[in-house]
Amino acid sequence: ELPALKNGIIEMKSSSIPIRQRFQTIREEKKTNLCLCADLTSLDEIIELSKQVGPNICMLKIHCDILNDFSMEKIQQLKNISRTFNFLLLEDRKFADIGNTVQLQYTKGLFQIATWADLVTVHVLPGEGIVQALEQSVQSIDEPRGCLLIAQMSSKGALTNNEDYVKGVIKCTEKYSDYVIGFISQSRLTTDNKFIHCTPGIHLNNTGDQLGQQYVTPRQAIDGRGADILIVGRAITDSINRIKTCEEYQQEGYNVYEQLRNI
Ligand code: 5IU
Repeated sequence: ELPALKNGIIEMKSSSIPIRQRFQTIREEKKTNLCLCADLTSLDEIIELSKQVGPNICMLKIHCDILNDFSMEKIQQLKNISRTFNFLLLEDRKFADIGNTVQLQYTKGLFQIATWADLVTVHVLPGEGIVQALEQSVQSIDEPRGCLLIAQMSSKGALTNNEDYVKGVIKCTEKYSDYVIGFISQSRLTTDNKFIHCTPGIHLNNTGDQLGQQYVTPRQAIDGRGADILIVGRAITDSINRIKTCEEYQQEGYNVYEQLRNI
């Protein structure tokens, strides 16, 4: 069967489009650079929320190991919703072990992350072997898979605030640029626009929490720090009206992006 033609471009099934390209088309088509971070402990609740805010987000970030009700059936349901509304699913696993162990953590156990997560987060602390190992694990999966390397953290006193460390992460990103699509960062790290910069620690009203989190506004993150994607958690999930707040962050993020693009 031939893929449908749309604006002269062959429209592929979203599940077969490379992840970098999906970010770009999602941003243009849905007008959003917002990643909702749903640090909720119920997958049922995340599923419901994702149906409500699906049109507003380009990515949903979860932590599968905080869920009280994880099951492969439910995560498959979330996956289907992500296909329907065209957003990516990021498991914020923050892999940080030796190659052999992360392969097991990525593919085995209760979560079998590699079977459902479009993207995962990775610390490069153990050396580049961690990225090689993860990439190798997904070679047999017939959907695009990728990762984001953690270059800088938003928390107070983060040991990643070290030039040599960040340089090492950038080098690794460039070397494994098929599987590594970009960074979790607090600043723009390379002029090569193919690498996507995702920035957590975003809030319009607060400057931090009681446990070391530090916030900047969407404008500061995009304009000041060169973020492509805003990762927003409690600013939305703790708000009285999650849907409305999600729309506000989507609009603010996309407006700032458009203003900068038009300069
Ligand atoms: N997160 C950070 N800062 C970082 C990294 C990850 O906040 O440097 I790497 C995660 C932690 C949490 C989310 O899941 O992003 C931010 O949530 P709040 O917006 O609720 O603070």
